[in-house]
Amino acid sequence: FKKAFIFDLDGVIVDTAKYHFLAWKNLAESLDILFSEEENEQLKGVSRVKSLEKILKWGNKTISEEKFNNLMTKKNEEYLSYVDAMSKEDILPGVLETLNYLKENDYPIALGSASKNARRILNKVELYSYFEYIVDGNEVSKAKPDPEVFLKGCELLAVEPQHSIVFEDSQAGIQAANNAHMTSVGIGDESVLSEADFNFKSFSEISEDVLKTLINFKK
Ligand code: G16
Ligand code: MG
Repeated sequence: FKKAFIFDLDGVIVDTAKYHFLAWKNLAESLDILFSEEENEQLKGVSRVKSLEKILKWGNKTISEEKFNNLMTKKNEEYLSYVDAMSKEDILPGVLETLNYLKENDYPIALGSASKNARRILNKVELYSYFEYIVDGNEVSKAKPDPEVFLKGCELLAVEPQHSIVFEDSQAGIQAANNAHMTSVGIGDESVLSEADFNFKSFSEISEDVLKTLINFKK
């Protein structure tokens, strides 16, 4: 059998986390709720609905369903205005090299993201065709750390979870991969991602030798 790879999107392939941050910060401030990088960290990998629920909880606010939906729409519009200005220049360093290596060596690749905008972003940065399957926020009902998004990816790729490798930048995502007994690879801040089987600051650290190590790793 061949090992399979599942990539998270935001924070792994592209740095859209900074756009989520800007849009959530503006929204929180409009409600007089304090919002810093620290709060933002806790929204990584978390769905849009769950993110707004968390922000309201931090600010001790309750709002009507109508206001909730309006705020979500507004947040997404602002976020998409940043996304629509993206191009392939926004692919994070080292990502393309890894994707090309995996493609050339026929490793199955899927995307596993909480975002409902995943397809739009992949199109913008011209990476859509690299992924055999895309599992995103439109297809899953249980948020990371529930492994649903990654298990769906495995099912589509017809690979056992134990034989697949997940790249993630969020704590919830690493936990999701671990919960499914997949090999978890943290990309980013090691202090946040310490539960991962492997940690790298960015894909620039992931050489062909590193990929071979990941492929040969048995959990
Ligand atoms: C991403 C981000 C989260 C964001 C979520 C929903 O997940 O990390 O911060 O809240 O998607 O995004 P959207 O509002 O676009 O549906 P991932 O799993 O790609 O890191
Ligand atoms: Mg992410």
